[in-house]
Amino acid sequence: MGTAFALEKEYCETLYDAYLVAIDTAPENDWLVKTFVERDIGSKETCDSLFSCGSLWTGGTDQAEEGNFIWTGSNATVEFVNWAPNNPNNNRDNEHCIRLLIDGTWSDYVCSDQLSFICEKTLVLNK
Ligand SMILES: [Ca+2]
Ligand SMILES: [Ca+2]
Repeated sequence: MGTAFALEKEYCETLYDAYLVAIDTAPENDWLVKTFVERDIGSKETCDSLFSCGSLWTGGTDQAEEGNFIWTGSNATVEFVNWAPNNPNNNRDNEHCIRLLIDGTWSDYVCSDQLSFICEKTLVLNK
């Protein structure tokens, strides 16, 4: 689709045999914030405006059907959510990808925006 979200999705898939992260639980969300957001983007103490500070792409999107968010890695419906105030708002009818904000909340956002992103890989242990 030529969007940054789509390119980054492909990057996870082709380089790492992985997918853009799916966030399934509050502890996972917290872990991602501590592990990636605080390290790579900064902390909320250094940021005055939540929506204009750094953020990271997750694999969540409602590009296929407005308002119906799925995780692209699995096509599973997004069940656990941690939306920021007034989100998702599908601003200008053009926000279809979920980004993780600096405080750990989520916002739907313009998919063509270039953000850092998190690839996730399912580990299969052979017994
Ligand atoms: Ca949308
Ligand atoms: Ca939004």
